Amino acid sequence: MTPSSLHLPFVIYLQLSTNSDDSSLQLENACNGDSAVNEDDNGVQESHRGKSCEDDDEDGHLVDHIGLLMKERYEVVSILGVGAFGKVVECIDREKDEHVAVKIVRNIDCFREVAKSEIAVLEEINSLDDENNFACVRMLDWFDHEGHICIVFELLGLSTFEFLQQNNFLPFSVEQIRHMAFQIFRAVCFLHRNKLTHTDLKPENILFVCSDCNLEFNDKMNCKEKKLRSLDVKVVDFGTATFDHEHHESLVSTRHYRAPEIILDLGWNQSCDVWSLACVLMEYYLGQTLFPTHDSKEHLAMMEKILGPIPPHLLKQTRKQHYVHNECLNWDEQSSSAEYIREHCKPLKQYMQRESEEERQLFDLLSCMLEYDACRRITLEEALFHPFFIPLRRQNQQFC
Ligand code: KHC
Repeated sequence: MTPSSLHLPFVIYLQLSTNSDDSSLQLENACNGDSAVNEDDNGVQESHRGKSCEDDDEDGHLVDHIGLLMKERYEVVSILGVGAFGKVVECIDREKDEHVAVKIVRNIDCFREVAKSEIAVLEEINSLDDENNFACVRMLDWFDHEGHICIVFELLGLSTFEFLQQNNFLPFSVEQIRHMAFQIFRAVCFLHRNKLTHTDLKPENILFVCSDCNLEFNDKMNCKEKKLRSLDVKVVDFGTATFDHEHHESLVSTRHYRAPEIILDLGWNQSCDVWSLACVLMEYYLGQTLFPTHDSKEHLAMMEKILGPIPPHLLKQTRKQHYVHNECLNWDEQSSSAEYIREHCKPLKQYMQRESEEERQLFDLLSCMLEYDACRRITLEEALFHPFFIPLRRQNQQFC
């Protein structure tokens, strides 16, 4: 990833380059009870720290213990991922003699609350999809280990972000995108039908079921390319998934995948997931993010460059009137940021690399998903019937 522009503070560039998990800042804000305030402050609040125990380091993380046995059953064998939430480790389930993934949540009140909410959502998903037809990760168990909530999952492979990263950000092919998108759309459509919104869909939260690869030489790029043996994926991280009847935090989603109605504070529903998924598919297609920015106004200006002007009725309704001037985006065409956007963004269709029918269909679908007005945006139920998916619908008729 590259810094969005030269005027970005150095600290933010560092966060970008390590691909820090931005969504954690909403979790922190949620704990502060002030979700829209100070959105770039990613610091942990001391006051939210739970009682520290001997095996914790200062930030409430469980110190690594390869060989540690939890619940007299799960033995830690390796670390799979670390984030603001805590860590995910691979364990051997001594009872079933199976490998599993265990999310060990930080021993801090606010992260414990998020974990409890995730368990409630996962329990609902497990019971609604008892035949495991939809590609949402399965929770196998959960327990408390010395104040850390631990969630046991079926073991999955690399995230689609890690895969891109390990594959020199070589984009996925349209055929690969079709397969992955179909499974992701079916899974998220299942959530939507059941009155849930995921709110944090991004390549980091889409995991390959198995990321075993063959190495092949890519003649065009003159480099080795990892070829996945299976494109099966699952959606993870339900910590900020929200039921229709629950309080909707005003600031949700990780920056690059955040829908315009969230930035403009107009209220949101399931359709914000549709926007995020369009950004995810574009990232698969390009190998890099569609909206390389960490600033809300710059983000809106990028949307205008790629998708045309934001409809005036949305700008009229927004509470964020500092983004608006004369019913238009309050934007200085002479600024360094404007120049950066001219260099890095272009109208959507110009991102098409080929003029094939399948590519035209993909971009037609993407333009329906990137509709500014959430009420007019395509739903996933409709998207699954878009011509882009015709080759797959024949094989999967029994599930539609
Ligand atoms: Cl392997 C694995 C599973 Cl099976 C389920 C969730 C996970 N990993 C390696 C997993 C998660 C990770 C996490 C969740 N939920 C996130 N981080 C992981 O490293 C949490 C932060 N967003 C990315 C997924």
